Amino acid sequence: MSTRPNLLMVVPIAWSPLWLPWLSEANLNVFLHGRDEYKLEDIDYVLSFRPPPGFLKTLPNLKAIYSLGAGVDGFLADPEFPKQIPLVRFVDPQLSTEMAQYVVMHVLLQHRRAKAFEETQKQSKWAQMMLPRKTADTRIGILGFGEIGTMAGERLRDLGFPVSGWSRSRKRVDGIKGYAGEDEFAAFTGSSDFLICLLPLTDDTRGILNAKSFAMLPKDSYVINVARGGHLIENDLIAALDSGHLAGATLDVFQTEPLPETSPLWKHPKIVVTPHIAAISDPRVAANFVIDGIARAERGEKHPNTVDMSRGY
Ligand code: NDP
Ligand code: OXD
Repeated sequence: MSTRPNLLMVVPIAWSPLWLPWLSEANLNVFLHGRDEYKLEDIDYVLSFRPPPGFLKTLPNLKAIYSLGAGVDGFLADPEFPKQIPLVRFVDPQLSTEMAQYVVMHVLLQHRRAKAFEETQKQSKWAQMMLPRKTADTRIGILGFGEIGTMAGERLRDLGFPVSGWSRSRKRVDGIKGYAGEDEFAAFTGSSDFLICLLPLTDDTRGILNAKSFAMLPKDSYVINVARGGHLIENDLIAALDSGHLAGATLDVFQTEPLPETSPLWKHPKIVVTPHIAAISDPRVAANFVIDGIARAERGEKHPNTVDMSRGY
């Protein structure tokens, strides 16, 4: 009988070739849900992102669950998720760096009027007077000032933008104004010319990007949602853009993914759509993260990235 821990991957089978080479180097028995045979009671650990609802509770001897992404809403959407089992989320500086790159790129594209200059080039027009707003007058507000929000905020601060972050607990980061809690939400949004959502999706944050919060933003603000589609009321965004209150939006995440071909978001002239690619977990790094996590669990240690079930992130 093997004493190696049994890890079950509950991911689309097409993803497995990216992961298996790295996981199979470890002292683990790795099973792929939907491909391999295994006994439910033999499974010690699970690696997944959006497991089928109701499935995890059928594993009676589970010791920990590892998320291959930073967000864990795909697990907690399962009403039967076994909350007594530690759920560990993926935190990786490289993932945060890539998220920050995405945010900086979309802020700069809008701030430096990239689309407008593309148009003037098409018309062979030397539009030198079409200047951007001053950087020092362009206020960036980051909703969710955690691992990724902080890194994005620091990068934008270093480019000279005034940056604020909104979180549950107040953050003190050099050169960045920290807002905290619902009471300070209106002051925070009221001073955000760019509103960037980097919140986890929880019962408290679902639908936070809505008509009411858009109305609090200064006129001509720009919204970037790079967190989860569930944060945004899509029809409210379209209405705020069509009324001329908001200048535009970049969306990487959607209520329904893949975004249906019939969605009006695809063709809206003020919306940039990308297919949930702001940052993709690197399988090699994430596999090592899981291998290390299992070693910690086997030693009886609590992982520092264990989700707090009472907060939902
Ligand atoms: P963290 O848990 O590190 O940060 C979350 C932040 O949100 C914290 O600052 C937290 O406050 C704040 N927050 C949570 N709930 C509330 C609330 N009710 N009111 C105010 N603030 C709140 O998460 P990460 O930065 O690692 O990731 C953020 C999200 O980014 C993920 O959950 C995921 O959805 C998304 N993501 C998207 C990717 C993509 O490709 N599009 C890739 C990776 C992540 P406090 O600090 O006080 O706890
Ligand atoms: C994540 C994601 O949460 O890729 O890591 O969305």
